[in-house]
Amino acid sequence: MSQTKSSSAAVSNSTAPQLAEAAARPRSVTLIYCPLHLGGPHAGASMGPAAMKVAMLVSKIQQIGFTVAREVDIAVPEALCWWEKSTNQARCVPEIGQVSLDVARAVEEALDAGTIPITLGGDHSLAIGSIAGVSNYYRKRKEEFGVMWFDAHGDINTPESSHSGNVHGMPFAVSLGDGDERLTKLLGFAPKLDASRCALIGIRDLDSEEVKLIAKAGIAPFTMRDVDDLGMAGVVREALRRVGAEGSQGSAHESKLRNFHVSFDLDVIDPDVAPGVSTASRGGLSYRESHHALELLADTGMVASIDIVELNPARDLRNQTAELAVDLVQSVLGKNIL
Ligand SMILES: [Mn+2]
Repeated sequence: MSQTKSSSAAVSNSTAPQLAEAAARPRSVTLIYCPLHLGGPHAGASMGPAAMKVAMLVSKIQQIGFTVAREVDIAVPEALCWWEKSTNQARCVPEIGQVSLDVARAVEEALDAGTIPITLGGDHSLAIGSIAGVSNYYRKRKEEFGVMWFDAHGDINTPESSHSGNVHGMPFAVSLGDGDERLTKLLGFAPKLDASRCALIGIRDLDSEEVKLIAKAGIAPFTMRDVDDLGMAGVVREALRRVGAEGSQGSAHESKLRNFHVSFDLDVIDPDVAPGVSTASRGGLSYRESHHALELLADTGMVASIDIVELNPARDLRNQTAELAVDLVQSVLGKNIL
């Protein structure tokens, strides 16, 4: 069950003239707090939403001229899943499935209400739910949408390929229709994503099996080497082309996308900058590269739904990763320097 409450304050759009370009987009967000930690052994992920609240999430969103229409708290079962005793190839699937359903409904409801859903984690297994909700929304409208997935990892393991059984290493695969059926068939249909409409950006730490799975899936992968070679602007431009975004040059897709889901795993950022994550990996995005990527996506005016995941305050230093996460929310909503 999820509980909801209305947010009190609202800020006039006129306070944000720099956002005029994206005026066609909703000026209103729904914040979905999902303290999910069952996707891995890192219980600290459950404190992620609380740490972002401490970092002034709501007021920073209001500062850039957005209204927080609604805040939703997703309840995560704690007592049902005994991590250490769970020996399945995919651990805690029934519990994650229940949370995913609640997240999916909250996300779809937020889109139906004309707001941008921002799901705040919590580990990345919550994307099983958020993407299911987004997918169902566009499915009803017979529209396509794209995914921009930022991650140090592939998150494309299956119960067969995974060494750990951690579901937070599987949400991309699940969304593409590959994995435990209790998750892939959430809301009664699969797959949730068209692989040719998906980009995966910032990868540098893949299992050998995942390398094959990425090639087989047909998504557009961009490694840290690509970021080094092309720069972030080049990577984002190429990602938009590969998935067939409207306005991109030379796309193979006939129909062009106008809506994107951004699934942002904070571990895509270098741990020197963002230490407060469960599975840190060196050699990640710099502070500016992470902001730049999201600013460039905001410029397209096509960001319709967002996940910010894997914040683990138990690993953080003075809440700096939570503060960065909140600043990144501002960037993806279109905050500019001038
Ligand atoms: Mn991830």
